[in-house]
Amino acid sequence: MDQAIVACSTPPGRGAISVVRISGKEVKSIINKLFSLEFDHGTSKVAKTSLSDGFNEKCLISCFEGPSSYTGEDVAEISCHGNPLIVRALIQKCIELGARNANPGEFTQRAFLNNKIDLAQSEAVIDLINASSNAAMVAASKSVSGNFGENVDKILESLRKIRILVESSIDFSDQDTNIDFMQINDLFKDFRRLLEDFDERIEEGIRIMSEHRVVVAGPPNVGKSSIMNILSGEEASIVTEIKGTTRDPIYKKIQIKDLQVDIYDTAGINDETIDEIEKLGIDKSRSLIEGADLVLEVVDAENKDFSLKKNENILKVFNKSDIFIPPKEFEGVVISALEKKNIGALEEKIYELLSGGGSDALFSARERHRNLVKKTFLEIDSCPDPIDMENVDIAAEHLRLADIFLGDIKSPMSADEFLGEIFSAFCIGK
Ligand SMILES: Nc1nc2c(ncn2[C@@H]2O[C@H](COP(=O)(O)OP(=O)(O)O)[C@@H](O)[C@H]2O)c(=O)[nH]1
Ligand SMILES: [Mg+2]
Repeated sequence: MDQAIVACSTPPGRGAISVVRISGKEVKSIINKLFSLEFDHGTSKVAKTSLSDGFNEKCLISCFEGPSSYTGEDVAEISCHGNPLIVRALIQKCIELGARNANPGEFTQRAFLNNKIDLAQSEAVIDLINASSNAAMVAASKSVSGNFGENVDKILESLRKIRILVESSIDFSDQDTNIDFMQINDLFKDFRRLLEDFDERIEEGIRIMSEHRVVVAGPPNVGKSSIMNILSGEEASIVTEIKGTTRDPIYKKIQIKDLQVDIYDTAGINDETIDEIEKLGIDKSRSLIEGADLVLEVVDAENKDFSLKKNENILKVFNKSDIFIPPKEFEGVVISALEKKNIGALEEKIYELLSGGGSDALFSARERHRNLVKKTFLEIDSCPDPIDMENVDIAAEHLRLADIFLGDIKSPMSADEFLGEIFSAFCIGK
């Protein structure tokens, strides 16, 4: 693990600056040879290095001596001009001086292996990078600072209290000790309640981190593509008066307040079409509608009775209000894409429906955590109820397994392969 690793930690491409990061045993000597500079913890220094014939690059070098660094090893962050050629040359120099290319997530993996952070915190680092709303950033940063782990500890502590009593009742069963099974069963109920509460929190932690997919759907020619273009602020989709213009779904990332939204324009639903290509487009529309977090069901006066027959995650939009009046009973947002009328209200409603009116997430979470909690539930639900002298050894075994599953959330006992899988979801340089 000691060999230094190197990678560019900023996104690829050109920009004002890029940051190359190195971590490991050879960092001090690499910095020394590259910049004729003493590696000095907690300092940032400007120095030049020769990257190619006649080309000297001026860099800012920040030094963090292990264990007081992100990875727990010696780390240097070298800021250079944001040109991929400079970045490549700098990385090449580091490799010549003893480093190797870092794998995705390897800096964070080293932080984990050096006990700087637990596994749940490592996962939260990815969550923080990927967060697509303010609430998600808040939740992920709480997890990075250990809120999630503290919750796991609290539950584990409660489980271990029961385990100590249960195990000692087995060890001392032949002696005349007073085992209070009433206390064990009460503690067991408290533990279950804690776990239920944690499970709900995990659910919210997963929900807050999920991406938001909005699909614009409805019959042909009602103005779906026009709405897509207004919401994305670009001419993303072709708009014509010809039915069946949009075939393949068009996708854009848009920002509504603090929320990042993936929006899809789709082919109009037209069950009467005999055009084979249009039919394929409609199939794609239907599957996107299925997987959407929110569907904008767009209609106009000529299609006012159209319905996708979907009850959940639907926002009805009546378009072309510049030339038509919506039916009295219409429940939804009334807009005119052509005249850009009421678009603010449409965005407001999309935001409200997607953000669910805010979040009280205590931390960010993911499926891996939910699955481990599920397995824990299976064990504790297999425990005899109530636990007594006759069945206490069966209870002990289930509680032992529950302990393993819960413990796996923060520090899995399993193999490198599994860790590799988790860290490979990172970007290179993190
Ligand atoms: N009057 C009026 N026409 C519109 C409005 N929105 C779209 N259109 C027109 O309706 C036609 C179909 O629009 P388009 O966005 O391609 O609809 P799509 O087939 O549902 O994607 C085009 O001629 C648009 O100019 C609107 O708000 N008012
Ligand atoms: Mg269209």
